[in-house]
Amino acid sequence: MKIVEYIREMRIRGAGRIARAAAHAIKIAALSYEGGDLGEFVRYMLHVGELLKSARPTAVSLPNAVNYVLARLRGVHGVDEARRVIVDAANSFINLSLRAIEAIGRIGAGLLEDGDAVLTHCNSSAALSVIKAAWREGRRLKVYVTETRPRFQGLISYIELEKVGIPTTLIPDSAVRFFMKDVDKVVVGADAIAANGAVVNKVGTSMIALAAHEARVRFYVAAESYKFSPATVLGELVIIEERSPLEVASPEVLRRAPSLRVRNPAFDVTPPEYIDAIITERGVIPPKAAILVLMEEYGRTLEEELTKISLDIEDSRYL
Ligand code: RUB
Repeated sequence: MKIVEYIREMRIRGAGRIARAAAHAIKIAALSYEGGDLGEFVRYMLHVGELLKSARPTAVSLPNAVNYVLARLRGVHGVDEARRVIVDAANSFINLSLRAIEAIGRIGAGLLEDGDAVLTHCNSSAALSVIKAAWREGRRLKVYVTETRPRFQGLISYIELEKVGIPTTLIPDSAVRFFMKDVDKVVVGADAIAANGAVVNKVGTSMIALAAHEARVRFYVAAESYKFSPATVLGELVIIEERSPLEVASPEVLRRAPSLRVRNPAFDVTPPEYIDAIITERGVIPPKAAILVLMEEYGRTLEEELTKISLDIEDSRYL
């Protein structure tokens, strides 16, 4: 499956784009299935879903998108119906994702004021939607984008901002604290948000949050509600992807220094204490309200899980 490779190699990247690409991939798989056996079709769809989920481990938008689409297979009666519900669900996920990013822009724009200097990290559609919406509303902003080593996604942000005419300065990641005195607000995206309000985003985000906290600069996270992680309600940790050492050191360097160890985590965790607010398509919430978004989004499923656990605990008393 080409899309799985594209996600793994980061030709398709960013949590929202990955999620939409996964929904699209399931749709293509459903449309190209030629057999007539419902059981086989369902097994094939689940297999495609697992492949997609394994492409990158951190962005929870990926399993959330896959589950959103595949959950519609419950109670279908034949391959034709199954194919139709998959296609409809994939289209509806893609639409709701694009609409959410637009709504986040509209809602978040209200947090930026005329003359603000805004710092953003990496390349987040949701964060840029906020900045671009405020600019369209007539606020004169200037933006600092970090390089975002080792993959330099800051350049993608620069190109997007430059297209709409927003004055943008590219800075090394290590210069964030140096420039923080000139920054009014930080806006970043998210790959996953835990039930306690901790935000997982591109590595370096937590250091930016620390520097913002020290300088009393507001720190906002822009994220669609499918970036909230249901598994974290039950205490599961978000897996932090570690990528190849070759993104950090060239083959030449690695050959010449065979004892050199290289670590390359792609994401880090920013605790809720360093986040002023999370901008979602449903409104601006304090990070501690993440659990409410999760209950609203996955309420019934979560309740089922929690009941199962409490039953297990009760049962174990009689063992
Ligand atoms: C991208 C990244 C982005 C989030 C949010 O990391 O950390 O900030 O995914 O992006 P990578 P969006 O480049 O490794 O995928 O708001 O576009 O979903």
